[in-house]
Amino acid sequence: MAAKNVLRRAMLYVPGSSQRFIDKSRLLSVDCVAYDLEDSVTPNRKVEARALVRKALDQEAPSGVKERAVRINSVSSGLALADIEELAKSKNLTTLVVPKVDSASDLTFISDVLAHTRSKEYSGTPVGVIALIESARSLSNLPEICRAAPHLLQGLTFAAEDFALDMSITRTPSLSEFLYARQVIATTARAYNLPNIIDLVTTAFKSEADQETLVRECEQGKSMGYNGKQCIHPSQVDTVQNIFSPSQKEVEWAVRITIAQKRAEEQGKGAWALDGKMIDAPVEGKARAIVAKAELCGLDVASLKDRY
Ligand code: 1VU
Repeated sequence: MAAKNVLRRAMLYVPGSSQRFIDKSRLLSVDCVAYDLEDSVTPNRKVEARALVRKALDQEAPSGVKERAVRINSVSSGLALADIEELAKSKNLTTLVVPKVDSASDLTFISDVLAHTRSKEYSGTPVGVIALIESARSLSNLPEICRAAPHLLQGLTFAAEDFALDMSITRTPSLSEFLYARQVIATTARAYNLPNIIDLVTTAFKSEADQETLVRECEQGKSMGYNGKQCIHPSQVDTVQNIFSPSQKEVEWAVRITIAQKRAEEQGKGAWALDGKMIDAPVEGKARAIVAKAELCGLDVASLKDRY
């Protein structure tokens, strides 16, 4: 498995045909920018966008951006081959976001093209793939998709707008029409041990009410097992990254559990109590996962460990 533990709480799309947006993205503090060659780029600017994105990748990494991924065009568009041929020349290509992955063959195609185009001198730098799940067909083929290229696949992403189009349904504020799709994607990604499960875009971004919607949708996605979210505007990034990090309260609870658990184990207790609640193996496991995630997010866990 390619399953690297990469933090992708916010994945910000940056239209690849806009030098202004690319320049702006270099000033941001964000886990992942995804330079977009797909929907935000009109057909007559695809070639230009490919060149701009290649140039952006070749530049020195900006200090606040942890990862620069590229969303290529879908395999069915006929443009993916040319996209990868150009991008594979860059030593800094690490991650492809592949849209409209409908079946296993989409990922075997990407795998074959990478194998043939990636320069030998860069073959030590493996390229990871995040697959966008956007259609009914894609949902029904999820296990095969997850098994198709385990050496590449690092995550699944739910694309609500295309899914709504495919299903002939309309997005509503409750998002209840996406419940099944979101749950199946999160569950299947966990079943195949994929580290990144990235939720739908909140399309409104300007007003205070839009920020409230963003918070609500982040919390809903997190409660379903998602650990990241697609963003379309810089104003969404901090909120998304905060919500997809463990809160101070969660980290304190988790640190207390991991410390108390050691004492309980010494006393031969598999089940014990803290603050009037039973703690046993799954709760301890959850606490350890929160501590590991907090450390990955760069939160100060060490001083809490000293305190307890
Ligand atoms: O004032 P400055 O120029 O310094 O900065 C502006 C603007 O350039 C910048 N900005 C961005 N920078 C990088 N990446 C972005 N995505 C981005 N969006 C904005 O932020 C400053 C404020 O911008 P603004 O509020 O004036 O916003 P605009 O009207 O300029 O742009 C709004 C849109 C929605 C057009 C823009 O944010 C955008 O293009 N977002 C990405 C769209 C996209 O990639 N769509 C496809 C992926 S989403 C999908 O497929 C599922 C629905």
